[in-house]
Amino acid sequence: MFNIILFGPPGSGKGTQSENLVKKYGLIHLSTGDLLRAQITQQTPLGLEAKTLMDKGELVPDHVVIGMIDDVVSSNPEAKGFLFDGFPRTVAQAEALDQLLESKNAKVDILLSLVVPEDELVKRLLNRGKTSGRTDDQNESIVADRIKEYHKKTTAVADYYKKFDKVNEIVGVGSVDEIFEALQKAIG
Ligand code: B4P
Repeated sequence: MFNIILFGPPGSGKGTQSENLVKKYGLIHLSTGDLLRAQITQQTPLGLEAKTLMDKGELVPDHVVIGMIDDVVSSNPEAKGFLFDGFPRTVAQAEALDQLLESKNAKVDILLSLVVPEDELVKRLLNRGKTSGRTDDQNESIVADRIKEYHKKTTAVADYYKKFDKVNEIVGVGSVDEIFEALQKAIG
C-alpha cells in the first residue's frame, strides 16, 4: 500500500492536485472537506454540526473526522493506497492515522507540503467563492480565520512528520501542470 498526505493551507491547491495524483498513482482520494460537505448536503446531524464550524472557518472535532477516515480505509482493504487531502489537520489526527494504518500493516509513505504565500491563498479562495457556492470561501474574514486556524493547529502536523523524515516541500505557485510535475518528482 502506498499512502500520500497532500498538505498545505486552505487554497494551496490540494483539491486540484489530488485529482491528478489519484489518477496517476491509482489511489483512493480521501478529502475530509468533501466528506463533510457531503454530510452537509444530506443534512445529517453530523453535517449540521460541521456546517456551523466550517462557516466560521474552524476545524471540525477530531473524533468526527477520524471516524470518517477509519470507515473509508477499513472498507477498502484491497486499495493500492490512499491520498489524504486536508487530513490530518491536527497532531491528534496524525497520531490516529498512523495507528489506523499500522493496524493494516501500512504507513504514511510521504507528506507533500504545498507552499503558497498568504496573499495568493486569499485571492484564490475569494475567487473560487464567486462560483463554488462554498459559504466558507465567500467572505474575507472567514478566509482569514481559516488561515489563522491552519497556523494555530495544522502546521504542527508537518513538524510531526518531519521527525520521521517524510516531509517534502513543493512550491505551490505556478501552473497546475508545473506543480504536478514537481509533486511527481518528489514522489520519485
Ligand atoms: P477543505 O475542503 O480541505 O478546504 P481547503 O483547505 O480550502 O482546500 P481545498 O482543497 O478545497 O482548496 P484548494 O487548495 O485545492 O476544508 C474545508 C473546511 O472543512 C475546513 O475549513 C474545516 O472546517 C473542515 N475540515 C476539513 N478537513 C478537516 C479535518 N481534517 N479536521 C477538521 N476539520 C476539517 O484550491 C483552492 C482554489 O485554488 C481553487 O479554486 C483552485 O482552482 C485554485 N488553484 C489551485 N491550484 C492553483 C494554481 N496552481 N494557480 C491558481 N489557482 C489555483
